[in-house]
Amino acid sequence: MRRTRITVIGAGNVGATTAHRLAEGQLGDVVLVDVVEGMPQGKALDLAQAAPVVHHDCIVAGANDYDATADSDVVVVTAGFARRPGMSRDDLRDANARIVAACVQRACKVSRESTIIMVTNPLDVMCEVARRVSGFPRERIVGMAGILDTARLRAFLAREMNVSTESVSALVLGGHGDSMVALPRFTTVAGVPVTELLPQERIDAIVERTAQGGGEIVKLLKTGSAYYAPAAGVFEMVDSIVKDRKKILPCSVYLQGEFGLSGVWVGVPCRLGRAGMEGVFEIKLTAAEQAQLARSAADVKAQMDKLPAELAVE
Ligand code: TXD
Repeated sequence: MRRTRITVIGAGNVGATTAHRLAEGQLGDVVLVDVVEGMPQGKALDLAQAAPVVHHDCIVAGANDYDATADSDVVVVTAGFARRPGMSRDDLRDANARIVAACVQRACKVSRESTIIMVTNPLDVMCEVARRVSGFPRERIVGMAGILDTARLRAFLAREMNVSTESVSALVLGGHGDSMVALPRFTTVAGVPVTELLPQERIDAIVERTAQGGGEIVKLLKTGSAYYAPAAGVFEMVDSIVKDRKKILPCSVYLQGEFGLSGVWVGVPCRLGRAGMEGVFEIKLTAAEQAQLARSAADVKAQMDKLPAELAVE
């Protein structure tokens, strides 16, 4: 039987932490790819040498090209810049679009049946770059952001109510970050909506802090952005895909009519399994929630329309 192979492109903070989690979680052999010579090989060797102590048998390899990634089941894309001082969102979009296009093109050529998990920011727009250059069906491209946004919301609510994070579940839709749409009536503690447990102003404050979650960490770290929680989010997606667990997880998906939206990448609950994004889990929204989601989708669409011309192929 063939072993599962997972490629992680970009061996920086998110990529290396993801590789670490994937190997220790025994999800498959891992190939770390980066443009920096020696760095992915060095990190891979380090991770491989931990195997006897932490008891896994996954093979971890590093590379600067894509030969070793051939026939991957999942390709995780973390390559690119995080926002730096003086860089506008537009600058980041165009710089990362070029990096992501180059990586995805090379990776897809040798792993035609893989599922791509996009992580690079601006997340929803980078999913579109992957769609354009890979030619993959929408089922085999998903973006990781919703798990991170809901995890942040769950962590804050658990602290607020002094309960286990496991007892809190949350639902967040929409674009990643400040345009996310939290749905408090579907956010529950032991099944009870938080709207019945906390005053509205506390919920609003926690939702606002969640939406700014990444920015708060960037300010504290000064040298980069979050990576432990993002890597945990990627792990959960890979786990559901390679083990065909069919978890319902919030991911960026290319909508084709669901939630009344088409031709745009938006965070929605979907089922992840061996075939990738196996279906959108639609829920009935109120008019106000629908309007918020449509606004968030319009923000993403406006960014998609500004992608560099050489990527504007259909
Ligand atoms: O929720 C989410 N989706 C996110 C996204 C959460 C956290 C971070 N998010 C974004 O992921 C962040 O805004 C960045 O766009 C990416 C990667 O963040 P990370 O913190 O890992 O950045 P690093 O540490 O700078 O690592 C990026 C690596 C670095 O080693 C570069 O050498 C490499 O990407 N890189 C490349 N690798 C392969 N091929 C090419 N062309 C390439 N260019 C840069």
